[in-house]
Amino acid sequence: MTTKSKALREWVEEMAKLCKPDLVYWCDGSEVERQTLVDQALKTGELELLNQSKLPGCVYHRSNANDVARVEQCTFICTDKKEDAGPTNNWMAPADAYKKVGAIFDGSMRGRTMYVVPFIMGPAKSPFSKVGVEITDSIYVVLNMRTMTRMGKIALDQLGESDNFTKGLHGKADLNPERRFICHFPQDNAIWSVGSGYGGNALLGKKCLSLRIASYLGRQEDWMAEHMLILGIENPQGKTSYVAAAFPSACGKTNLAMLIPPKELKGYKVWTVGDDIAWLRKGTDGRLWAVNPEAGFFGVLPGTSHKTNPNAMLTMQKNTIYTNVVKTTDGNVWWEGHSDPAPHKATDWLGREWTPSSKEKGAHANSRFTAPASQCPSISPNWESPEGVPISAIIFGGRRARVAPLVYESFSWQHGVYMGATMASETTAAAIGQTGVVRRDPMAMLPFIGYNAGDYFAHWLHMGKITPKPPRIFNVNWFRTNANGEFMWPGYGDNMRVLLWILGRCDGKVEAQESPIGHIPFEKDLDLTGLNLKHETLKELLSIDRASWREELSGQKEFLDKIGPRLPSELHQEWQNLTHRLFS
Ligand code: GTP
Ligand code: SPV
Ligand code: MN
Repeated sequence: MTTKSKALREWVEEMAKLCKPDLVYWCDGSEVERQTLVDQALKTGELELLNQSKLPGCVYHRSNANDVARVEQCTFICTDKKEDAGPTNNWMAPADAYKKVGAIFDGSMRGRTMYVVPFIMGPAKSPFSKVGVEITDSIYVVLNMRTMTRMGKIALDQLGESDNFTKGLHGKADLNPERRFICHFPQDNAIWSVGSGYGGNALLGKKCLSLRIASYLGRQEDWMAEHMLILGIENPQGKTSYVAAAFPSACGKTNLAMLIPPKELKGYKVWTVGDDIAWLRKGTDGRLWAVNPEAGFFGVLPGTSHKTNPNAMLTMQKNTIYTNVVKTTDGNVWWEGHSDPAPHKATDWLGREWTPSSKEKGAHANSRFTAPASQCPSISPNWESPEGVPISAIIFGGRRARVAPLVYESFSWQHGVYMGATMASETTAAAIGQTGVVRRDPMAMLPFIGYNAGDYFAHWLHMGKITPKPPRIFNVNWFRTNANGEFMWPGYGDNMRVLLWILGRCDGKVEAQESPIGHIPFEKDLDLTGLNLKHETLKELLSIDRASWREELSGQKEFLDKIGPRLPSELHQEWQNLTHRLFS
């Protein structure tokens, strides 16, 4: 494989000098290459083959036990000025980061092969797509990138002679958490990630490029990179409307994106465009248009079943990488919440013998599947459309046992930006650290904003101003619990009922009642046909408890104050407006 890009050749040479691999291999993305890499990884135990008659083309991977999720404390934005990374990011000066992390990379690929992985984020030939190149010493990473992006020759063809690509250097080194760094250099369009082989830390096209670097570029180029799913809802008349939804990690994006409507809502169909990332720009029609830059899904497994998400289950029947789940003696896979009964005897994600009576869970809470988006039964016919799909509504959502109602709508774009900026959610296993703790997670982007969060909020306000027909903005919460700690709302497919209310609002067909926090549904306007939901439960799901919202106000204020001088004054104003409404 050769590249016409002199800049790419020189950079790869330079990185090889640093990492000192035995061999440099350029990935072309072919099927022969895939087979060769899988065979090699099977020999070393990096991958295990699954039952090929039940799961054709599927392989199994166990990551290092200390390396199972994103590491926010080891993630850095390296800009010249600390203020440009802002108060929500870890910061290192670029020179210090290159020196410190460079010392770990130095010689780290001795005895290993350095794979050069060219990839495109976004559909090939789309003017909005971005080319990246990831250098890595992990076959697992190469195979994941192959599914998650348009990888190989196709990307070098798109790059041509250009020097315009994101330079991603990734190495496992010794997988020591003390020597683990995920550094972003937005000014150099570069990423250096070392010491982890897992998911968002190591697949540099995903969170590192498509959110952190892309959000930085989007601010300069008048577009947005967001942690959002994209889906289309086709109504019985055949008209499809699209929405984008930002929920924090492991809070339901994949599930909503692949939703199957309850049978009572006849004639509706949901089409999946993307499940994790959206790039949004103003279209020539004045609306906001969204593209999914990815080509695959890296989805959460626990809780995924034929009941909760049949489309995901069907997507991962073939050509799928399973990471950190239970492996059965006949080469099948299982996890907590799977539709099949637990296997009698199996190995857990750590490789230990496991039975249903084992004390610990068999699959890691952040175990995942990697599967091609094209295999999803609900994949939208427009999912690779170069200009994307027009967005009618933006939906924010989080995991809140209390306070946040099932759904409400903002009064305006500016108020919607405030809602997104101050949203909070309980932490999950997708990042290392304590789970179940409520924290502010603005626009579900707290770990992914590649620059100062105050500037990011200003960019949101700016996008609303330059977009003549911006989407309406909503907030949802599927995770309210009752006194027994049980979810009050059935969730999953039944979330369609909330989506229909949202579309009704967008089409101007449904009235709403004004509350201090926004517009909430009249009970009669939620189609609950066939749903066995007690009236008191619905009432509570839609209620706004002033006392808890007044408490919420102080949490929001504390967060806004933390953002500091670059917080747009409009958001202070919105806080005051909300305070006024809650006390009047
Ligand atoms: P990332 O890939 O980490 O960005 O996550 P995601 O937002 O795509 O989350 P995902 O859809 O994979 O859901 C994470 C967990 O939440 C899974 O265990 C789901 O089963 C569960 N979940 C998703 N939707 C619902 C819902 O409507 N109600 C309830 N109770 N749980 C849900
Ligand atoms: C998330 O954590 O939001 C994910 C998984 O989608 S990872 O690729 O690890 O970021
Ligand atoms: Mn995600």
